[in-house]
Amino acid sequence: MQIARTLEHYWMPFTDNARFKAAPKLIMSAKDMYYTTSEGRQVLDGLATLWCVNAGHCRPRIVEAIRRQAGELDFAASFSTGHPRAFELAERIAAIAPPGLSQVFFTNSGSEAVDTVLKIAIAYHRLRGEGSRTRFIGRERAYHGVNIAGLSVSGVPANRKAYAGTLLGNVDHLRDTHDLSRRAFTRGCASEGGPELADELEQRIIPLHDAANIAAVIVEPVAGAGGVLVPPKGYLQRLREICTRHGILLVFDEVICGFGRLGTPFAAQYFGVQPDMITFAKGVTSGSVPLGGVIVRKEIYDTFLASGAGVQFFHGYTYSGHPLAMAAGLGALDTYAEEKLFDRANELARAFEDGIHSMKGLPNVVDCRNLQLIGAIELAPRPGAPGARGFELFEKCWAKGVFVRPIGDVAAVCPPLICEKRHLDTIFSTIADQLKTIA
Ligand code: PXG
Ligand code: PLP
Repeated sequence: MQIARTLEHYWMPFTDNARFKAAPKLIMSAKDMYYTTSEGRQVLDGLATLWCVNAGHCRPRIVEAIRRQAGELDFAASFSTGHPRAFELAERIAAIAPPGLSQVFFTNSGSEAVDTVLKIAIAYHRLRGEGSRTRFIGRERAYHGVNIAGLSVSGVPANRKAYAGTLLGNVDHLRDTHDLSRRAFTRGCASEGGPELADELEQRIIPLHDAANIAAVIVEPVAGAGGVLVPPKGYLQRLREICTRHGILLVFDEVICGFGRLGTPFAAQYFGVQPDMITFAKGVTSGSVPLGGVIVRKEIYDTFLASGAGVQFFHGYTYSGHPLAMAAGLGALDTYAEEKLFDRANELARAFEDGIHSMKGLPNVVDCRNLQLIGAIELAPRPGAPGARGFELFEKCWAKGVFVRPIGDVAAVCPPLICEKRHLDTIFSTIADQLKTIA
């Protein structure tokens, strides 16, 4: 395969472009757990690429579904026309969603899903005569995509700082769920402090703004791109109770947690907590075609429908329900079901946890954390150069044939669900060896 003639013109997202172009890491093909690079090296994918490829790379069911669809119906829109695959995929997603969450709105990405869910929340309250409910509550260290509304409820300072004057004003943030000083090296969910942490919503945020002005609370059940933050036991349950008590919608952003990462279709089922809406993306097509969406409680959809004849929700993307994405989603769900891949996170949880926590005691490691098949190793920042150690670990592991993602000085691990114990062993032994080389 020919390598690009010049790297000059592509403005790469979330990337130090100059650094990449001076020493490119180019991926030419991928199969199952591995990339093949432009040097012909195999690199083990320890992050399901970007927390997406839950079924592994280039899986036959998915590839074939996309291929067939491309030759049969390239594009039909969903604005007052339709095509069967979109209805079929919506039905299949509703079938694995928590009970009552039955209506599916499609977008092309997680960022669009988040902006969509926030708009649904506002419009829903307005239709019910509670138009004062316009405020959103996000959380520190949250990642909810990069569009202006999603960024407004996010809590990653680097992503926000250039836009401080542009972000939505009607937003407040809960504290994040991580406490490095008290909870470093916790296995799974911490057993204490969860409900008390959630009580901040009722004790500080609601009194400040008044519940009648709050539309929705949005949280990632396990925060991903903010550094893999696992909530303490009882935290999400308590958030649910408080939201219910005050008529506030609870949104779970499951762009990373959804589609088997925690051993259940959605994190809502793993935690046994019922949100009002779920955003999803990434794993829905196992990363093969861009797709995102929102799953909504039936009663919310019914409220829109009851508003009368004519368009009930003035919102949608040209490519909402795109046939290739629908076909890819169906192929992914078939693969997950046939290979029972959602069970893999349960089966591998113990080995994964042991692997993550085997990093304790290695140079600079200040925390190891995990839940099911998502985890992270946090390094102390090098004085005056935050993020440098994390990036060095990423580059050294890449050179040794393992891909893990640096989030500042946190190394995230989130392998495809098809991974086996031997892949975990390679990932963790490579990380351990490289940690020993980093000053
Ligand atoms: N919500 C959550 C919880 C996400 O993890 C999005 C929304 C946005 O999805 P799109 O498809 O618009 O990217 C995400 C995406 C990282 C990283 O730094 C994580 C994501 C995206 C890009 C980088 O690890 N998560
Ligand atoms: N900009 C212009 C000029 C458009 O016509 C459209 C869609 O018709 C958009 C932006 C939005 O594009 P999309 O629907 O793909 O999000």
